[in-house]
Amino acid sequence: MKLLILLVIVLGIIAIAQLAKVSELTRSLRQVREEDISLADNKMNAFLMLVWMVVFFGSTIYLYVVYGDYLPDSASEHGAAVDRLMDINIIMITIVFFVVNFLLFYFSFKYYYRKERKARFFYHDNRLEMVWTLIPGISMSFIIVYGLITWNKMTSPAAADALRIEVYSKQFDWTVRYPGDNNVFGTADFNMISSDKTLGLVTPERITLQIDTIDGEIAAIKQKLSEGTELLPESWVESMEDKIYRLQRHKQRILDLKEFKAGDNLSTWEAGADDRIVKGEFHIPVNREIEFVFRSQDVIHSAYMPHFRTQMNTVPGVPTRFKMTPTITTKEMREKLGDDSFDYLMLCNKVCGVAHFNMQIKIVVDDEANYNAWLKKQKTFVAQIEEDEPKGAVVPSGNSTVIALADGRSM
Ligand SMILES: [Cu+2]
Repeated sequence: MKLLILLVIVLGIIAIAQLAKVSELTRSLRQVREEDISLADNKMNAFLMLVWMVVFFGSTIYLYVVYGDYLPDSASEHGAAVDRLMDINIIMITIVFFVVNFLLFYFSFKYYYRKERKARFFYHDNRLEMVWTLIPGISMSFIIVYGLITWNKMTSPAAADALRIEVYSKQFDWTVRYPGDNNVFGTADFNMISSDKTLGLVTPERITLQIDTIDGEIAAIKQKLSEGTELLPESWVESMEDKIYRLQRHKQRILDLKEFKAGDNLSTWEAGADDRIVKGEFHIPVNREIEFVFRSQDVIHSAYMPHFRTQMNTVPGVPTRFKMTPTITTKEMREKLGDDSFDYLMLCNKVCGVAHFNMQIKIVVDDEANYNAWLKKQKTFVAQIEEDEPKGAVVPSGNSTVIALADGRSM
């Protein structure tokens, strides 16, 4: 079958080439130059302009009908506002598209070249200038202002009793942290990131371990330097001294963390002890305002939740955030769609590496009671590390990615 199609295409191309040759020959027989264009040629081109306009408009309308409704049902409070904004934009773009293209093709048809006809020339028209400056200007301002109002609704400060959730991205998964009963996140810091514990949460044991490791490195370099540096290049000695300086600075930053208060006069460690960290899926309560705070370990990812009409870049070193209120539970949405396997998802929407396509996490929207029951079942951070972090297991990775603290303090 494929061979047959290929054969038809090849034969078609040959036929067109032969036809072109025939027309070329007849022209030369009739002693007509190639660049001489007859009235019939112009009329034909004008007519083809109209034909193409119809095909062009027809295929555009077809695409609108087939693919126009591309977003899933909205399931958040601001979802309706985002959809309205999108609709208004699409309507305006569609009107402009049809008007401009109609004029383009219709005028090409109407004013095809005729010898006796002269074009009217005028060099300036104030009214015309006004029309094509003011109409796009006002339309654009409307889109921008309306868009900003909607955007501000999603990014303005969350209510005091809003649920705060931290979403942490790295190649190639999502980790979600709940602040625990005190509603204060434990401090996370890039100095505390290790190959197995990527969130960089601060604990007394990790502080001691990191400081011991740094002290060890400094001692080793000093030992090397004391063995005599006369035969070594000066640049090497300088680079070692520089390394000592950087290690000492790193150590001081870790020591500062000990003193840092995370809020309510809690130490960084006390605040984080009851944090809950989950992977694979996370739950949120329906009809409650949720403030999402995003951090990233390695590159820019983008947290995209299509049903909630939200998307936010997660940027190493710069915490980002927005708020939203889910309005339909997973169970209700399954009933609505008649699909028992339906799940809300958070997807990565920034091409971030080889496994980007599979960087996703399931979201379950529960009613308040089910949400609380689920949260209670999740282990607190302190319980988790007692279980799976044998003493001395933390390996400093030397990761130099700068990550801001969840509370806005950046290091
Ligand atoms: Cu990603």
